[in-house]
Amino acid sequence: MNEMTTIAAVATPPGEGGIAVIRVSGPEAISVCDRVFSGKKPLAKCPGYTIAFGKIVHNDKVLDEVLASVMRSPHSYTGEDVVEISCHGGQLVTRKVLSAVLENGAVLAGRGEFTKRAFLNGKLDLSQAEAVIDLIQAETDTAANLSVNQLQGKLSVPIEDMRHKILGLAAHLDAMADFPDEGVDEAANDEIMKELSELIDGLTAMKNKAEQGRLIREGINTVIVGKPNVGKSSLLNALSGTDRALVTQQAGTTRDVIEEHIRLGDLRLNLFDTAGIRSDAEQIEEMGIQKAKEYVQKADLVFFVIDMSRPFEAEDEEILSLIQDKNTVFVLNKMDLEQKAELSDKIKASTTVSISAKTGAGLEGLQKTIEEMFSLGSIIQKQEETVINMRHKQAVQEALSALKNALLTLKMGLPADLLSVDMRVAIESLGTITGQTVSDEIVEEIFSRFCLGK
Ligand SMILES: Nc1nc2c(ncn2[C@@H]2O[C@H](COP(=O)(O)OP(=O)(O)OP(=O)(O)O)[C@@H](O)[C@H]2O)c(=O)[nH]1
Ligand SMILES: [Mg+2]
Repeated sequence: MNEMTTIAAVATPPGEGGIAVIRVSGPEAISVCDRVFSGKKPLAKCPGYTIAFGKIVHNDKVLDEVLASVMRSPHSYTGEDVVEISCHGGQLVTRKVLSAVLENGAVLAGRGEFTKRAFLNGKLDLSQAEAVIDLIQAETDTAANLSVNQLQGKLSVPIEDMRHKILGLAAHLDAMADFPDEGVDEAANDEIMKELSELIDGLTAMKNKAEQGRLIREGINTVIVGKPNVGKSSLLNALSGTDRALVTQQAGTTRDVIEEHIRLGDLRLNLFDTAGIRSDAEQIEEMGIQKAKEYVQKADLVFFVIDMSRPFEAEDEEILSLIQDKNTVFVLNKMDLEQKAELSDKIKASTTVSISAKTGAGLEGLQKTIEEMFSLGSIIQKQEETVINMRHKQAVQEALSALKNALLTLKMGLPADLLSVDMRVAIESLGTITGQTVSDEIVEEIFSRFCLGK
């Protein structure tokens, strides 16, 4: 990547709005903008953190009246000179102002390129940059809180702290390896083992929360299954507040999988409504049933819907065998009708929630039940938490195995120089979280998730 280019992009979403912002960043940001900006004085004369009123003039035509905010390096989001032009928020005028800037020396920014520059200029570390995109994409208060915490360094600080501790231990071990003749210093060994154990405990606690972080950020993949006509589609509609899925009295209404993303309090559920599972289905329905079974395999959570107004049947039993080892909520539906289903003791002892998808009664019970099932309550309530993502989890996992190896080696009384590889792996793995030691591919991949103009 050429660091010296000046980049520009529309930072606001496409469409009509009150204003739109064209962001320009790079060593030429101010001079590029001065070529199209006509105000009381040139932007080059404006101090940082000031806003100037003026016109955008291109090819002798006035395109718009705008406000230009000037931020000077290093006191800007990217760390470079930045100008943000706020123009009127029409699609056409925005595009014209951007074109004017591009024709005067800026190049179009790639996805996340502003934030990538912020990272490369040391304004943010990699986990903070990831927090920026997570915050933009957050759909629940909890997801947003987790991202803000991470943006403020609540992950980087402990990770860097641990990395420095391991660096210190590694240096100590290297020194011991350099003087093998001095024999084993038992006290020093004990101290190192103690510190390794503490690091292992800290990283294990972090790793154990990663899964919950995924569920909160990305949503809980939830598959609704049950025999035909029990009210699966009605449940999807009730939870989403839409008529997204067809509901009829006829068994076998749903054929294909219907997906709907919903919020349940502070939870995000990616709901999949499926075809009712039965054995004597015709061909198309059978294909739907196969799909339902595949979705169950990939799900985090299964809503097994049981129609309480009908007897519990062999078909229900068969579905039970499909979902054996899955996190399951038995959704006992049609509580508004006379209850005729006899449930086994096993189901009664499992997680059940009684509802009426028709009236909406009991739906609020689902939220608490799911929070408990995945131990999400404390993360949702505690605003202070930091929860790592799947990329961090892999790094933490690598660091953990290396440290465990190192501890074992020490316990076995083997020479200190055997530990140096493990220590280096641990240091480098943790460094990938903050971006101290990370490959270009990973950096590219992370920023490719960003939107244009960020
Ligand atoms: N009384 C009552 N009727 C319900 C309730 N939930 C669903 N129904 C009715 O049950 C019938 C079947 O509902 P659906 O939501 O289509 O059932 P389904 O499980 O999606 O059925 P398939 O897609 O055919 O497998 C419809 O007539 C619904 O109105 C409920 O809680 N109470
Ligand atoms: Mg249906």
